[in-house]
Amino acid sequence: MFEILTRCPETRARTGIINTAHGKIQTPIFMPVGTLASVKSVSVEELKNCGAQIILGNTYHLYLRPGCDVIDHMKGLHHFMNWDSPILTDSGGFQFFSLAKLAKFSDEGVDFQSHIDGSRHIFTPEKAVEIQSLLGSDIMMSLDWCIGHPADKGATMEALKKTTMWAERGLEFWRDNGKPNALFGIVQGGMYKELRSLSAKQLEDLDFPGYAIGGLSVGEPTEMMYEMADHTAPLLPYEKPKYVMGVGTPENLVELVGMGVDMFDCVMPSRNARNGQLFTSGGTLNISNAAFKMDEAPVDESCNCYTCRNYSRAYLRHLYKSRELLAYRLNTIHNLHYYLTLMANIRQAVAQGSFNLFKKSFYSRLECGLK
Ligand code: PRF
Ligand code: ZN
Repeated sequence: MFEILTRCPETRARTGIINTAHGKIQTPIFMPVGTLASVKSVSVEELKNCGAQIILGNTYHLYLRPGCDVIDHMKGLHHFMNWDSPILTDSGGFQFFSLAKLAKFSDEGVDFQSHIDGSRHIFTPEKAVEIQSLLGSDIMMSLDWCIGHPADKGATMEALKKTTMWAERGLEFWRDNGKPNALFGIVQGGMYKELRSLSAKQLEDLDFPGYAIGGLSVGEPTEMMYEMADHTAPLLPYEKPKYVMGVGTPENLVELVGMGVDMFDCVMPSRNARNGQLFTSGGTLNISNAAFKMDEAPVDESCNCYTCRNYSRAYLRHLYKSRELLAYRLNTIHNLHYYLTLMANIRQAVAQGSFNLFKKSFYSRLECGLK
C-alpha cells in the first residue's frame, strides 16, 4: 500500500504515496482531526481547498454518538459526512486515557464509562476493528494502551504487553474479515528506550501494513519526545508507513519528518484557531491582541488561504473579540492551510534533495518573527 518515491540524502526524511480504497495520499502528510465526523467549523469543500487529502475520525466518539447503527444506516462515515477522500480512524486507545471515566484495562479489553452519559461499554481489540470496518475507515488503528508521563517501568511494561496482545488479536480479526482497508499497529513503551525497542520488535513480527508511534506528547519535555521518536522510528520496517500520533507544533513536524516519520495528526491547528492563536511563517500570533486593532494586513503576507486573500487582521480580531461564529471558520481555514502547505513544502524539499536547506529557512523565518 506504500510506495517510497524519494529519500533525503542527509536525513531519514522520505516522500511517498499511500494507496487506499478512497485514493492516494502523498507523504509526509498532516491529517486534520475530525473527531465527530466534522473538522470543527469547516465544510468538506473548505477542507479540500486548504489542501486536506485525508482526515482523522475517532472510533470512541462516533461509537458513542451518533452510534454505529446510524453510521451503518447512512452507508458509512464517508457518505455520512460527504467526504470522499481517505479517512484514518483512531481506535479509542487514547480516549480511554484522556476522556473516559473509570476505564478498566484487562486482558480482554477496556471497560469504560461514557464521558457523555456515564453508560458502561466494553471495547475489545476485535470490536475496535469491527467498528472501524463498519465506519468504512481506510486506515484503522489497533486498540492500544497509551500511558501518561511520568509512569514507572512496571506500569509501562503492563500497558505495552496488553498493546501487543491486543494488536495480535485485532490483526487476526482483520485478516479473517479481509476488508479493503489497512490496519496499523501502535508502538508504546513510554519513555523507556528498551521498552520502545521491545514493542517495535513485537509489532514488526506481526507484519502490519503500517506502524504508529503512540504514547508521545503525553506530558514529557519536547527533547524527550524527540529522543523517543528518534530511537523508535528506525527500528520499524523501513518500507512501511510510520505515523506519530497526536503531534504536534510546526517545528515538531519538521523535526520528526527528518527522523523518517510519514504521517501526523493533531488538534493543534484547528483547536488553537478557535482560541485565537494563528500560525504564520514568522511564528504564532494571538488575534485578540490590541496591536491588531487597526491592522490592515492579512494574518500572513505569504499565505494564500481564503482568509488571508480576503480579510485583515483588524477584521479577524473584531470577529474573535465579538465571538462571531465566522471567526472560528476563518481562523481554522488559515491554520489548516498553514499546516497543509508546510507539509507540501516539506514534500517538495525532500523530493528536490533540499530538506536541510528548507529546515534552515523555516527556522530563520521563525526567528525573524512577525511582520
Ligand atoms: N494511541 C492512540 N491514539 C493516540 C495516541 C496513542 O498513543 C496519542 C499519543 N500522543 C494520540 N492519539 N490510539
Ligand atoms: Zn492564511
